[in-house]
Amino acid sequence: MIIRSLLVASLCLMATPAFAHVTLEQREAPVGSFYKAVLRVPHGCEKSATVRLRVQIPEGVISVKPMVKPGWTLEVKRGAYARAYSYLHGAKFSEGVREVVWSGGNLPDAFYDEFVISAFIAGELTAGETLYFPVMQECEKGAHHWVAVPSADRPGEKLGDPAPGLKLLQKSKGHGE
Ligand SMILES: [Cu+2]
Repeated sequence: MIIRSLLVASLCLMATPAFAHVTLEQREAPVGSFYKAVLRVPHGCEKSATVRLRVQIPEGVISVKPMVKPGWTLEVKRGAYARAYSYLHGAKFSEGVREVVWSGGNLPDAFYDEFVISAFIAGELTAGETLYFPVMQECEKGAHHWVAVPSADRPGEKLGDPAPGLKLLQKSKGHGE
């Protein structure tokens, strides 16, 4: 089992690394701005088709609206935030969508698809930090949990199933205003 998953991981790495796992199309965004998270799903689980995708929304990503996808059921789970975040026109959000689930569809391993979430990156977040969107990819057989996050003391370490990451940039004039 371990040898087989190592083999799969190395095959993924030999393919176009930037495209091998579940990743975000745009990997940088300014704080205090709108952000369209395009999650790219380039393969299933050891050739098995993807039938469910569960995405956890990091703290500080607010006003979350996932894109509907024909043939898939879309659900959101709401929850409290650790603090209140500023939105447009003086609005403050202290709770919102914390998880998005697409299910009931079928994405064969041979095909590619994207799962999209529209959101706002709160201005209270810190530029330079990286946010992670843990993704649980469930297949007809098996699953991939893209949840691994590099530890603070080994930021560049190679991870088996890395969580899609978004680097936060300085707020730029005109964004989200
Ligand atoms: Cu992969």
